[in-house]
Amino acid sequence: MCLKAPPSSIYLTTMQERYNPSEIEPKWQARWEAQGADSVQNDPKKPKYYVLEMFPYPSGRIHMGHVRNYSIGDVVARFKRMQGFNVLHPMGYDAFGMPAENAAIKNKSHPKAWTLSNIDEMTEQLKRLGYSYDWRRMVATCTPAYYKWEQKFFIELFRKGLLYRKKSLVNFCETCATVLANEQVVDGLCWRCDNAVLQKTLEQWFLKITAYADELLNDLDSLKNQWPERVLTMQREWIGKSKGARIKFAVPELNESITVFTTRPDTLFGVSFMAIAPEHPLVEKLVGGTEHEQAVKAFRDKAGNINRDDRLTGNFTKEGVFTGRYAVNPINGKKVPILVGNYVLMDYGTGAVMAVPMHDQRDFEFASKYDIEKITVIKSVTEGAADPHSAKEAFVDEGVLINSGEFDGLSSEVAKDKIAAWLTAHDAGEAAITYRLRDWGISRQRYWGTPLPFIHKADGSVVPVDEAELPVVLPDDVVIDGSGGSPVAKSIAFQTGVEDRYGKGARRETDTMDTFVESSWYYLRYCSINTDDKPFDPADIAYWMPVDQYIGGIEHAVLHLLYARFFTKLLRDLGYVNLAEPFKNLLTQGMVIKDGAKMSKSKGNVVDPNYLIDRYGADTARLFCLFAAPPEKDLEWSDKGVEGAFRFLSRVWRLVHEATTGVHPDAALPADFSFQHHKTIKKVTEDLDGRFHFNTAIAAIMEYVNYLQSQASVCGGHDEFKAVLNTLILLLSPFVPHASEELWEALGHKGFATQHAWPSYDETKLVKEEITLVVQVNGKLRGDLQISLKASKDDVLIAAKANAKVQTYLSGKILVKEIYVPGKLVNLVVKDA
Ligand code: ANZ
Repeated sequence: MCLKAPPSSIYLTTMQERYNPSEIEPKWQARWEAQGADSVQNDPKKPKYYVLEMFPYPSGRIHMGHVRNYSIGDVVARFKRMQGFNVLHPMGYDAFGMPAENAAIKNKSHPKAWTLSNIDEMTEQLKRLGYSYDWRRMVATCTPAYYKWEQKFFIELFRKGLLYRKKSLVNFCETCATVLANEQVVDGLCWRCDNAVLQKTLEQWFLKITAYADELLNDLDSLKNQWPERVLTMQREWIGKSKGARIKFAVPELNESITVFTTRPDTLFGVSFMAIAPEHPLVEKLVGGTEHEQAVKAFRDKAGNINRDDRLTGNFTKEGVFTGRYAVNPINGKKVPILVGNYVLMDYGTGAVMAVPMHDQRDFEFASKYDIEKITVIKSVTEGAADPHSAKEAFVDEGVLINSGEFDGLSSEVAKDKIAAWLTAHDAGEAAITYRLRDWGISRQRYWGTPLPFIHKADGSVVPVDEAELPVVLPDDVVIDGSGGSPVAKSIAFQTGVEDRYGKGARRETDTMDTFVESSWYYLRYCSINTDDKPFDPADIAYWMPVDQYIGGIEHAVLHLLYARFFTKLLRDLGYVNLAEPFKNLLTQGMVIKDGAKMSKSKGNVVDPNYLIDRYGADTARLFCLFAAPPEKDLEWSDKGVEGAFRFLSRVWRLVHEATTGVHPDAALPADFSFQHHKTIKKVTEDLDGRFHFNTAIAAIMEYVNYLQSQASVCGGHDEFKAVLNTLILLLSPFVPHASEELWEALGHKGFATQHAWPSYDETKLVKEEITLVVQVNGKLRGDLQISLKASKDDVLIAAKANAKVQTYLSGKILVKEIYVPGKLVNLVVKDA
């Protein structure tokens, strides 16, 4: 027994007979808070563990998805703390964003007031759930104390050329006179006024994430087996590294050339046309003043209005129009027509493609539609060459080159390199790599966000504000009524004094930052307690980072999780941290579903956690979430499951009561008493440690409770029986901390159960003395046998034959063979006498 029972006289000094969470939960929350139970300090003498859950957007109320996410994190935090780690477990709010502006329009309130009051309400709810957060570290990203540092980072990034301005296409609603985020464009229409959304070219701010594409890709390897494979794959695809070649096609008539990017230089002899993006800079020169000019321009305007998302996903009819010009294929001198194609993206590769109908399905369909020549240049190793006249689709696999001059007979793989080398030698191209990843457009023409700390001078230049001026505080004197344009641009206070400081005609930048910026570094800010002279202390970062366990939804697989990785690398290169990856392990928890659908307001199937806490208590809410499904899987809501969790806690309550008030101090304990005890500790420890199999850990505890209950009436009151209850409570405490503290106190302890050492188990107690063997007669199961592990073969056979049940099948028969499989079975073969 690892824990000695306290003297019986102090048992149950305070314990009530009935489990009453509404009384005990606030009591323990107040005690934890009063004693700073969850406050931590950087302590180099202790091993650290940083567990983090993705912080919520302060929309008003906690929902069951949060309860699930945060309950998982809290069990990890409490378990690690009991294992002796110095645990950092913080919480905060991702507090900028559109919903605050929408609520402001709807309720005629100010986004700041709305957000801050939601933060108060949600903090109250999180405290009611008993999560062990160090609230002193709380971060609300909408406060100048937080975003000040972001503005400083941005000034430094601007100076390094990692933040820059560029003209780019944005969704624009003329009626509302505003730029829209992709999510605000619904079926090509403005979400607010239902008018058609146009694509407009505007100057925007970008972070140069593409400069980190290779590092972001390569470092994914270091996260293997620590992050879900699915997330790694999604990030790889998002970065989208493609190897191929850039090839220069001359346009002799204009003394120009057009460069294409292709992943298949081995198909170069099969090119039958070239397609360029409608926005390609050469379009003007190609058709200006020709008979094709009008048609091409009309086509460009039409293509420009295809929604950006559709353009990226290819969700539209692929069309093209001839420019009247021809390009020359450098490898064979062949002239091919140049088309403008709506499927060619200006911001991928070079904005121009060489089309190979026989080996690219899109080009195949295009060539069929416009009756363009198809040439087979790759033959399948198994099926030979396809006939261009009868082929129904392109052959897109690699194979062996044909119709390709000196390269005939080479495999695609070899030919790719050889053709790239030929191109380099003839100054017509070279091997090249492209990424799908685009630079991160971070400017928003919206109010509720971090102001970009820059000044537009009268001469058109853009400069950072003086650092001494930071933070550039978001102005309060705005009316958010949805009337269009950026609300910040209408603030008078915001521009006051700017000209005095930065010269006549100077204006502050009025764009704010994408809210994904704030969530890209909040985990660093938590490491220090709201420092005001620096974003965080390097010693704290060195001690706490990286986050050992990050927990959140799979919906953040790319954007947030990629941006946070990127930001860590940016801050490393600015000299703030000495770290390449922020999150060592990642757990993506499943959704909470009810009646077969994700629990959400729009589905009308929401269960309010407050209701659950009022009716059953926080411990039941937590236990239900943790028991009903493994963390990665979806959790199906069940009223019965919630009832079951509550009943289980009531049973534990009664068990402690019975076991401690029992009157059998001298009873003989059952033979497997110690075995059951150590078995349970081992199972729960292993399920929690790194595997996070909370549901099976709880199931093991439930089984143990059943076992103890079955013994309580015979050995209740026995010292050893009472002592194992200590362990039971400790095992339960990460899941249901309030009930555990109350029972722990009732068992006579001072101090918190949740701060006690995690119970250990003794392997030697887990070795069973006896095993059960199956006894068969002629291969049929006829009985079983409890026998010592040390029994010899002879002992086993004698005992098997002596078994009363088995005997009935042996009587009157002749025994012909005895088979013994150690540890498993005995089979007695008989025949009629
Ligand atoms: C000729 C070719 C022949 C191609 C063939 C494919 C197969 P990934 O792998 O996704 O990088 N492409 C290049 N730039 C483009 C752009 N701006 N807009 C639309 N398509 C573009 O795709 C690279 C391939 O996509 C390139 O290789 C090019 O078509 C097309 F048998 O070139 B390929």
